[in-house]
Amino acid sequence: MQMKIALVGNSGSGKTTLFNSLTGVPQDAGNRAGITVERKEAPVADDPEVILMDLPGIVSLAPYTREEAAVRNCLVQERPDAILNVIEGTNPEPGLFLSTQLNDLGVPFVMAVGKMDLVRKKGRQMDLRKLETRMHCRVVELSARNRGECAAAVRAAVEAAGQEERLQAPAVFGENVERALLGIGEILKGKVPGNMLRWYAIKVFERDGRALDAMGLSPRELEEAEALIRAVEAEEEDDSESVLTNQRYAFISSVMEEL
Ligand SMILES: Nc1nc2c(ncn2[C@@H]2O[C@H](COP(=O)(O)OP(=O)(O)O)[C@@H](O)[C@H]2O)c(=O)[nH]1
Ligand SMILES: [Mg+2]
Repeated sequence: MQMKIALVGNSGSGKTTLFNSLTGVPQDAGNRAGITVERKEAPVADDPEVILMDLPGIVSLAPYTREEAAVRNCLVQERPDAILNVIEGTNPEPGLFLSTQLNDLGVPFVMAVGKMDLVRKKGRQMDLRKLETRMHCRVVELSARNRGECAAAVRAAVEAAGQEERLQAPAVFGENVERALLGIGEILKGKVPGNMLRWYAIKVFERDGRALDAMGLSPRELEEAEALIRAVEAEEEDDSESVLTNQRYAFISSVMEEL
């Protein structure tokens, strides 16, 4: 059965190195390491049923830049069977912001902590099991220059694919936000794909214009959602989008303290 695995992460984390190594695409046909401008797809040479997608590096799924919009559209509309999220082991913190957003998509999700050869060379230790516990997903080590480790990372993503029922979002947001998201989710039931309920509830909570336009909620439903959002905004004394961003950063710092 054919299966699609999307490589997602910050620029320079090692996605293209992994992609080129496993697909064996000629250098001029693939993205060049260091500058990914386009989305590329190719089968894994040793396992042609697995299609890898190499995507431009991004820092967030907010559709503010062309690359972010392209990656977000690809993930939301095409829904790969799994996401392999590559973060830099040498500097994991910036990558984790995106990881918390990728988790919201409800797509089976595996994290690969990359550049581990450099981490090991520096004699640094990282507790990847802690990262698994906090992020609620499988975490593998990766040196993208080591073909065997690349293959193992993709295998982990293939194993995670098709296990949607085992997905559970990590505890990133506070209780008041989660309560509002559940309420918004009730309003959205039947209007969006069931496996993307959380993603769309978050978009409504953020008042994301594009997502709202696409959902076509009635004025009454919009008003119900607004009441839930405004209650959290009053409690947190901040706008809803900033509330989510701040809570993501607070979650990441607490994860970093444990790594
Ligand atoms: N030492 C080391 N360098 C890596 C590793 N992965 C990627 N690189 C280097 O980091 C740079 C960016 O890698 P690239 O694959 O283009 O990252 P991308 O932006 O995520 O596609 C390149 O110069 C790679 O050779 C790794 O695991 N170890
Ligand atoms: Mg690249």
